Amino acid sequence: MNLDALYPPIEPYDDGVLLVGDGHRVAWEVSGNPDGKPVVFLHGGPGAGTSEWHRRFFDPEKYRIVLFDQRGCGRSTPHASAPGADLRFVTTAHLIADLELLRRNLGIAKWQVFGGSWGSALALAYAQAHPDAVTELILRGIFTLRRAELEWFYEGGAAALFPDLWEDFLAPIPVLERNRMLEAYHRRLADPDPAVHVPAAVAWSTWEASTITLRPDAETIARMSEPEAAVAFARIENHFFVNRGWFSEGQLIAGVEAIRHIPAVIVQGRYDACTPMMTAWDLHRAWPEAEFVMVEDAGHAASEPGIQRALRGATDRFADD
Ligand code: STX
Repeated sequence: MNLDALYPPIEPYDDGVLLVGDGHRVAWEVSGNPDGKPVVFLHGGPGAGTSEWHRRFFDPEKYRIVLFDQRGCGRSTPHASAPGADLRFVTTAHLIADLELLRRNLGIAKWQVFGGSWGSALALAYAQAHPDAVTELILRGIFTLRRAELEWFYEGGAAALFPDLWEDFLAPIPVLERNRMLEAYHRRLADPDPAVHVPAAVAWSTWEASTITLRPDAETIARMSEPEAAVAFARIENHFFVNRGWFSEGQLIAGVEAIRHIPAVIVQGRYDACTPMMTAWDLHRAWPEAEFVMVEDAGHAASEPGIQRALRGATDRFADD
């Protein structure tokens, strides 16, 4: 991964674990300027966790940069890869409540919310629930969990672009169950036997890892197919998607009415095969006041060079507001 368009690597000046209830502990960290403009980074998946390089989208002289791992993944516990993982208390509503608890515990009145992919869905849901807590929104690779979006990526749409990789995604699922892949994977990912859930999780995560960059990226594929990370990622994603994020169809785009006064930037890669541009376009049409930045030579991932530049441009423009 070439991250040259971003700020240099930095270390956190503070970190901790927030007891959010239901036995869950959410790992958080803060880097940059302690007196700077607060921003919270919402990672993707859901279930992908944060990485050190996610700090680098923000000018460390100007921003107080908050990263956290959403329930069940990254350094948060209990980890969704654990044998008896219980995801009953891992829902969109819980993640929104965790954001509010974290914000108040850090003594932050309002913060910028920066999220890509699932992070864009969570950012929209959070802002629509708590518009007064949000100074700006920076959204990338727009994903709103509508039926057509989930069917595109998990029920055969994107197979038109990647018929070779799609065969590997189908492989763990018997032919008779392939008409409902989300449900078929759900059963296997919940199976307590690692001989069942690990290969399913690796196939699930490899499908996504292989299709999110414009060209295949060996580092992304290796990181996401590592078994422990893959099991947490696949279980959490699949759990959210069989439940459609607990959103009604079109909820996040209709909900723009509640947030259209908030300054926002929408960044979208033209060749995003995971969350295709139709959703970003629908959001742009519903929210013309938000700046729309389409990157002509990029896929889905935040690490794509054109996406890095567009996102850094957006955080730089808001840094002094
Ligand atoms: N998942 C979309 C999403 O949020 C369907 C996502 N896709 N890839 C990622 O997140 C990572 C690059 C963060 C793994």
